[in-house]
Amino acid sequence: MNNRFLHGVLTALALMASAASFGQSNSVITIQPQSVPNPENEPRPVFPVPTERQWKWQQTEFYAFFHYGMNTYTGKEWGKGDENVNTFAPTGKPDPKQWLEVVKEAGMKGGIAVVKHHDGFCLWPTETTQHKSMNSSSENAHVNIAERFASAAQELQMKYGFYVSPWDRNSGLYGTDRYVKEVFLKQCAELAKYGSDQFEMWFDGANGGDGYYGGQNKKISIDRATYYDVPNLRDSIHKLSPNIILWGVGGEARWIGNEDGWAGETNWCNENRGIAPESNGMYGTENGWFWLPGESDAKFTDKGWFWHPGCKPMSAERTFQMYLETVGRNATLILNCPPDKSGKIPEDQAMRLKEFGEMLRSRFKTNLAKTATIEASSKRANGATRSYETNNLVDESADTYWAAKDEVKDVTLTFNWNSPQTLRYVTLQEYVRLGQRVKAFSIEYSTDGNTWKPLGGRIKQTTIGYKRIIPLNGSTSWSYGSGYNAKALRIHIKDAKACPALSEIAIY
Ligand code: FUL
Ligand code: CA
Repeated sequence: MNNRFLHGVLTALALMASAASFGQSNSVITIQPQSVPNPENEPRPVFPVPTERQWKWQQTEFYAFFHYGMNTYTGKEWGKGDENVNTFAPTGKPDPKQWLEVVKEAGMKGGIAVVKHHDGFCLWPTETTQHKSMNSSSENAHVNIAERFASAAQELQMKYGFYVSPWDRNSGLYGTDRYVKEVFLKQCAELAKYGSDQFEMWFDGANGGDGYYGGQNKKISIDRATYYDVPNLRDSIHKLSPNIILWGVGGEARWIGNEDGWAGETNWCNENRGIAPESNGMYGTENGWFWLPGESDAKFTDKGWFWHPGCKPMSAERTFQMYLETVGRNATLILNCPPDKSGKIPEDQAMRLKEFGEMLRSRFKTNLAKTATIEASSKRANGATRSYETNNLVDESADTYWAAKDEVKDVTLTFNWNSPQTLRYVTLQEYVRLGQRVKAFSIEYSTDGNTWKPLGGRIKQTTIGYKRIIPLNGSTSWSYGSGYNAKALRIHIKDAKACPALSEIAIY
């Protein structure tokens, strides 16, 4: 697909190289436009573009975090690493399959299980440490959580991965090279072996500080940019599990910059990796050179990441708002649903997740874009096997797309119905494999097909990216109003880095 561009780049590099070999030249080099065959008439990509694994990862959209471990039994959020292993004593058999079933009801496509937090306590059989569930005297503790979690996800056809804390407050080797080689990297490799189809591995940013450290009880600081040998780790993990996105430092997806479940309305997947990626977490960087999409990590319960007595889940309406402000703003949402002391997700969370799932399905039930006739103000000629017609916008395939002609950056898409429809939400998706392109758009509706009024209130209609959801009443917190009665809806893309390419549009 990108051959044409690649060829251009190579030609330009060759020209630069030959210019350089002429030494200090005042000579002007003219680069001739290349006419490379493009039988599919595909639009030229706007770089950067996602890697194959980033592209798959973005499609996961909404998934769970499961914080469970020693802290569930001590009531702490950050265990020091000096806990007695017998304190980990589940009151029932931990059941990762139940965790996943419960979040599936909420519309989540997968989950990440915390199998080692900062206390270093591991929930799978490993020889890298003695601080592990298998050493607890409780019989219920002897469940291989990593293995059960992976096999349950495969059975339920959900995506899965693990959170393994690089910071280890138990290990006497922490801070040395031996810790990285003999403990941390080994643990990652062990976990990668629980399935070559994992989608993400999570390394959090909290690193170094005081801890037990094998009885040393001191403070150890490391340089988190270099200590864990991330580039090497990344390459080795990809050999075992090619679709794993490494999260965090040196990774392939970025922290959204807050733990409150929101992304910027303007949100680019582009970033300048290497220069503190998190600093621009919420918004990305319009002309950043690296594809680094945002992930928003947030809590479903109100007392921390782990389960604590008396903790309560958020309301379905608040969860919906969070969904609109993350998934609906070009970020993924990883929502933490903590299992309790029995090793299962408690009933109150399970019921609320079900309620939310029903809300999501009913609000996004009938895609009215499918019954509209769609008119585009720019028609791109079809390629040998690819078409760029508007029906690609409603075929539920992420691989087909509508695109305007080259150089057209101001374009409208009008949806007309035979009879008036009630509209509340519009979902837009760019075909981001060609890069994130759109910079400004607006949405308008018409009751008669002649006069147009704006929709979306004060919501910034700037970037789209992988997915954007606009509540038409302009409110993310009270988005389900009485709706707008319309005979037509118009999406006006006003500015883009290059001709827009959209894979899907839905109207509810
Ligand atoms: C943070 C950790 O310190 C928290 O305990 C939690 O795991 C969160 C998701 O990441 O960096
Ligand atoms: Ca499509």
